[in-house]
Amino acid sequence: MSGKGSSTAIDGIARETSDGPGPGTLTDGFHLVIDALKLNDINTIYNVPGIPITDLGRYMQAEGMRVLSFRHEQNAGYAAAIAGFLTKKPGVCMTVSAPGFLNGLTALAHATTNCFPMILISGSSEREIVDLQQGDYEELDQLAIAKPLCKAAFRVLHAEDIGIGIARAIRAAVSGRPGGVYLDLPAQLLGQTMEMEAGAKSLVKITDAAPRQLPAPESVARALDVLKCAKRPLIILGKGAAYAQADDDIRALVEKSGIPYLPMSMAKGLLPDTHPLSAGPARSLVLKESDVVMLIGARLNWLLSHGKGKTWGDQPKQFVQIDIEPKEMDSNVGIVAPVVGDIGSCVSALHEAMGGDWPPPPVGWTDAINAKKQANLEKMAPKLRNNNMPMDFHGALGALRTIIKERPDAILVNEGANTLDFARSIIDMYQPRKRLDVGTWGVMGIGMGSAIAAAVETGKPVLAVGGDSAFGFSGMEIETICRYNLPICVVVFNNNGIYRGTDVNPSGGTDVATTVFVKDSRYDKMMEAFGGVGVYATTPDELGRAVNEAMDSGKPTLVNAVIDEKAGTESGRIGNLNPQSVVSKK
Ligand code: ADP
Ligand code: TPW
Ligand code: MG
Repeated sequence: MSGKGSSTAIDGIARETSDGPGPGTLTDGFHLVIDALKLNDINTIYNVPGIPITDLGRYMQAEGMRVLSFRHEQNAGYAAAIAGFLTKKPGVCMTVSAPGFLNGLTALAHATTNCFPMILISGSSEREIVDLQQGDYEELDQLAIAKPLCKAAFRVLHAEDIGIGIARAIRAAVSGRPGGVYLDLPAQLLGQTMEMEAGAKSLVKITDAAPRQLPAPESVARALDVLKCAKRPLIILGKGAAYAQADDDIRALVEKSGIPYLPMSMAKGLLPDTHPLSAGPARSLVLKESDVVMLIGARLNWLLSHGKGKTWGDQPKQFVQIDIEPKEMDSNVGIVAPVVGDIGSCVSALHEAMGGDWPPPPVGWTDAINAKKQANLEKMAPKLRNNNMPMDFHGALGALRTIIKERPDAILVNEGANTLDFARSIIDMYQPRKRLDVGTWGVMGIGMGSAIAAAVETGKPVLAVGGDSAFGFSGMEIETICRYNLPICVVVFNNNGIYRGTDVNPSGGTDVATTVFVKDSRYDKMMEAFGGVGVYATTPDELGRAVNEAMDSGKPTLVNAVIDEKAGTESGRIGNLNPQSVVSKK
């Protein structure tokens, strides 16, 4: 229990005395929730207050927890989701019932989809009324709605079960494949009382919430047999590898094997993008030409073209896959060497079993990759140095690339279409878990929530780079950034719209096209409205100067970067996924 000898001023219920809880001293549901979370080292909550959880937030703050209030639950939820990714502990989002719960639910589903541990705690209305559908205040059967969208969902009805309920929620979120968990706390539970001593005893401090899962030795041997025979091997690192925090082991495995690697978006920086074995700038070549591919914490989903088709070329492929989720194996193509276990254990087992004299891949393969890398980097270099006005994506991102190079411990948050796709390939990352983005679903709106959680959880400076559309999904949270005075520099790539600002209404009517916004909007002035620093930048030099100043000062800043409205392409780099009409012509 926390705060022995202390009492909570705004708490109507008597708490511990300096002699400890005496007989007849009561605690309540509010404080049992708090004590259960704190006992398990959960001290930060991302929330939006209201009935029935306003006092829960107040008591949490009174008991020394950090409670950050957002302007919309979805953003609080995205913050909790990314906090889970960064810390390997469940990020907690707390909401009111029905509408607040539903607003947070998108983020819970996003966390589950991305394998991030998160707990959505929502207050709920009275069961008796909800189940008879008698029209309670914010009536909704939240548990039933949450279930298909998360890894586990629990409801606690009795104060004495709060400890076990929170323990179950934490363990479900972080063990095995991590994911989102819903915890339903009816209003009347929070007010229930019980003897302090019995309450303390009912709490559960979790032992080993995410136990190591060792791979079967024969699966390790099989994987090495496959890798050893490869002529053109490739390693793909996914965000599961970044999540695992097995950075040294992964680096040791890659370097000992000498196998070129490709980082997925949020695995960039696990090894520096400038590492000699990085095949990032030769992505198309390595996917097409490789003969053996080892996936480490990356799924063969749409982001890897399901492991087949023209992205992967005609060469027959064999896949080795390391993942904690056995069901992931053979999801899209047959996996010849599945290695099931936690990444740290699997990677170190492989490393150990490789022995002292592992043969490097054929030089023909590594030479071909290096030649392609060199050619692509040389082609890109002059584009990144342009100082055009208005800026194009390359010029603007060239400036930001230098900033991350000089400040490798800063966290980059990135969303948008063109703004995302160009930044992902242009901005090199140097350290693990420094690039946070739209994840598996490509969600617009993760920006401000992710930036806030990144600043809060790591204490590092944050650079949040988003398209003007993407920014709009969570833009109001710049007030939250200013309120907590967080070291976040937001850069809005303002090209007057979604993908481009040049589309016209095909009917010639008075409404503008569906993808365009008010021209030359001044997002920088929004930041000024809340007391932050707003900057209007029209050239890469101006942009670089403004961002450097923001990163030095740590002051909440928003730079409105004016991007040529003609520069982008439809859907960034995934325009091929748009269905085509056979009837209407653009
Ligand atoms: P990316 O989008 O970067 O390709 P994905 O989200 O598709 O990555 O894949 C991440 C994978 O990592 C998931 O299949 C998940 O089960 C797995 N994973 C997450 N954490 C661990 C871990 N600690 N050990 C092993 N596998 C993990
Ligand atoms: C929750 C669909 C994908 S990308 C995008 C939208 C609306 C915005 C692109 O414009 P932006 O970037 O941000 O200005 P840029 O640089 O190309 O101009 N709703 C959700 N998620 C997604 N992915 C969409 C809609 C979408
Ligand atoms: Mg845009």
